[in-house]
Amino acid sequence: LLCCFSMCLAEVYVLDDSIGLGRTFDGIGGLSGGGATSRLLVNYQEPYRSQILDYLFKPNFGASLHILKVEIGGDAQTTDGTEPSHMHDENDENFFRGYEWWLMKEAKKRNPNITLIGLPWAFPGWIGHGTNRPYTFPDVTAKYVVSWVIGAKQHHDLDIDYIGIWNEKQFDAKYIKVLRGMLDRVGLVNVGIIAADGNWDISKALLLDPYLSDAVEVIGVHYPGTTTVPEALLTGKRLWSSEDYSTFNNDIGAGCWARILNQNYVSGMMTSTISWNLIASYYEDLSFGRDGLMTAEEPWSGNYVVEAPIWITAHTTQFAQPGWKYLSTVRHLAQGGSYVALTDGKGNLTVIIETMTHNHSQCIRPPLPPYSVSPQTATFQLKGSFVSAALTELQQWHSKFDFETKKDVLFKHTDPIKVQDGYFTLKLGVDEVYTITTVFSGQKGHYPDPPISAPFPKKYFDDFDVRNPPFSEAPYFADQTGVFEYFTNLTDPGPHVFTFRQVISQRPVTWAEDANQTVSVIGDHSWQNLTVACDIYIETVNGGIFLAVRVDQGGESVRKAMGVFYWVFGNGTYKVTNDIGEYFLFDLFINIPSLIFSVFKQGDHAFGMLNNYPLWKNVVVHQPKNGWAAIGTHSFEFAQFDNFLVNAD
Ligand code: 147
Repeated sequence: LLCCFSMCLAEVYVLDDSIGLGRTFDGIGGLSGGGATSRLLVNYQEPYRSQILDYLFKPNFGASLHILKVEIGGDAQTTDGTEPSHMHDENDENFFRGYEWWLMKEAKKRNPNITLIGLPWAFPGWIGHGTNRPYTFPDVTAKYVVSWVIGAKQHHDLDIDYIGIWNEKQFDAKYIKVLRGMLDRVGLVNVGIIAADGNWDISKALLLDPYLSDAVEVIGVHYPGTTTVPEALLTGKRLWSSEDYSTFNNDIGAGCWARILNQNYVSGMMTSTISWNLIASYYEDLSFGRDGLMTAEEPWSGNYVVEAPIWITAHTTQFAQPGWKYLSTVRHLAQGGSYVALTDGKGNLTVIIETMTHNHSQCIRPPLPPYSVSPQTATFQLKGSFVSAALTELQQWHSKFDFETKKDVLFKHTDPIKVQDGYFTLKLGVDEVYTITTVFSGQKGHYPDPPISAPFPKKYFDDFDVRNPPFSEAPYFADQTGVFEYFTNLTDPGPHVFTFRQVISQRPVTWAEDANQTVSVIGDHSWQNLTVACDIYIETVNGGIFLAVRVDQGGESVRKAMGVFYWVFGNGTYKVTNDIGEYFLFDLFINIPSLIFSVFKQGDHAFGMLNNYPLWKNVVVHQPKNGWAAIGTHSFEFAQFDNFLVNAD
């Protein structure tokens, strides 16, 4: 910065491709899962569902993502619910459960070049062989993961590009090598291994063990705070922020996202950043509500919100593609903020500038050290091939978060910027993003406004009578422990051929703290007074099921869920508890006839019926004051539900 007589000339930033380029850009992505974060998306009616998918994946339209990373379901709770495994049991294989297959196909339809990644959080119980770890028999676990990759191809024609180890848990060097070996043996040599989706520790292991290093293609780290460590750089591996963001998707969240998209490379040499999560499509009262690039949490109304992070993503994704290279001349700006510049090596140049202030760009983690940003003038000088190209103007896209007026500019195509004698100059404010580019194909995609927001319907009924369900889940049920699937009960003579069944019979290798009971929640968390009715079928002699109301929590705190839980057991007893854990008893009754049907109703007083017979009443409920409706079982056991009915006041 050149200053004379208290006047400062603008800092000059060089854009030069003749002095050696930086690393190869691997793309910007979104993460579906870890867990159940796209649960409600699948239940949107058309055309809204396709519109949402376009905002996420369609090139030159919205976020235009380069990468889709999904959870490999493990039947266990992984933040906002459980996702089903393709192998509930050792002899089971089914590649039509859940919604991740569907999501990957929808993403591929829009962008055939999208990179696909699979990562397990949890594993079905049999993988643990009596432990809560997947490493007891590395070859069994490797076979399980490889079968997911093969199934993706066989049943959905999806080519998986990368596979991970065990999300944010310990990695195991032996297992990583076994996994690599098995992938190679079945011909999946092009499937890369990302390790280890946690902290940077894997770097040291790679430096010490050349065989391990050979097995790993990418170091994936979570929430790196935009910095790296010397060991990681020493490995020579590609470095990715394979999970990041996880911030409420308002303007500050968008600021976080803008800052890390640039600075993960500028400060940390990371060539990919993946957002947890892709889309906030889970009940907002579960863990980390609305920590997605956009919000689609109301399939019953059709309402969705294209949040600011979508347009921040577009600033990069629409103007630089995987395979492009960063220039080596990227850096922080003199008065705060940063810029990156990328080229396709064929004459295209894209510069992305962000000036996010500290308090308007804090992410959920890690803590952000203080720094300051002030308005500044930045002059960029083109060198190398960009000079000989004799560019006269560049396309300009602009976003600005104005926290005073609340009037944001989001991804606006403004007048092209003039290049004079190889220089262009920008007056940068604070909390802004600019894309300056030779690329013309950028577009701010738009659909008519979706329907207005509306609460979950107060009256809701499902008889589960679906012959060929497109998804294994019934609409709006959000499993928090265990897995509930549509079921065809061929032995039933009468009205219960099509039911909804809990199918996990063994505690999984968990990632979070699943309850000892299984539970699926549905409805509106603000519900207070309601009736829930359901036909039930207890399949095991010592089993039991519950219906519940005012269930106050799920996600990672599902074990602590309170509510009013009405239990009936195969041995002919029933009880009413204030919690899912069955510690806080309202009342216990014994010796009732075996059961088919139960009704449940409560104000501040709750009562329960069985087969139209009033079984218990006048249970005084002090807390919780509100919550979801729920169904579930006493343990990991098979059980069926039918004709589920809610009637809320
Ligand atoms: C991550 C998980 O991988 C995601 O599934 C989701 O739960 C996300 C929510 O923010 O968090 O797990 C983390 C858990 C703890 C830390 C970082 C990530 N941590 O303490 O730094």
